[in-house]
Amino acid sequence: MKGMLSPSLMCADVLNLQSEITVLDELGVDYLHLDFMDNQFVPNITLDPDLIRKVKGIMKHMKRDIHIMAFEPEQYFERMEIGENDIVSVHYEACDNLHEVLAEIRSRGASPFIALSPDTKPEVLLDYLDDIDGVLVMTVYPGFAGRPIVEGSFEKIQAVRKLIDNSGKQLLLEVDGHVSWDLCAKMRACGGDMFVAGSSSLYQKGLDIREAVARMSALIS
Ligand code: S6P
Ligand code: MG
Repeated sequence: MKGMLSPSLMCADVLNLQSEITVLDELGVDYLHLDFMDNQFVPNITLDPDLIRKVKGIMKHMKRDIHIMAFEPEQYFERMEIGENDIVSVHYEACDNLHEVLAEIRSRGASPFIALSPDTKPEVLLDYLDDIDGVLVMTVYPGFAGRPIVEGSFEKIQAVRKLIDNSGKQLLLEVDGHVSWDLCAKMRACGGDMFVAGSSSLYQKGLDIREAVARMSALIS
């Protein structure tokens, strides 16, 4: 399978979101990464649930890749209109009832993913392998763009890859955080399938988005 790109909308030009989204859609980008934060699980606020819902209406090909950094994530599903073709990542660390939350995502026709913060061990996934379609490995501490990669992240990607492969399941491994020009190929070699591209790559100032998408797609192919 080729490596897939998921540009992070919180890093795009927020005053021109419609054109920012349309250009990615026309370029054939696979996913659009939509970060939601509740200012409690992480100390920040980003894209709001209504925006995340409305984005659906202007995309022809791209799929939503929704990353919920919030406690009780299920309270936002309705407003986001979570449904078919969506990936929805919820944090292991944020849910007391993770089996139920994943089942609710599945019942809405979406693909449930578990997001792991950097300090969470891959082995926690073992209880949930039947409930998910993928894992989002955070390689920065969640909450902000532009953060440095956490030490041990390559080993973590490799460990999650191994755990998935040993399970015999076809789960996707998404990498989120400091996916830079310099590091993305190594993250791919460690076993990542999907890559969130933000301020360390696609959305660096002055880049032509068409050229940047082509360059990044080649690096993670
Ligand atoms: C961070 C969020 C991420 C960021 C992404 C930004 O909490 O979940 O999806 O948008 O990490 O990319 P970068 O290259 O600035 O780290
Ligand atoms: Mg994210």
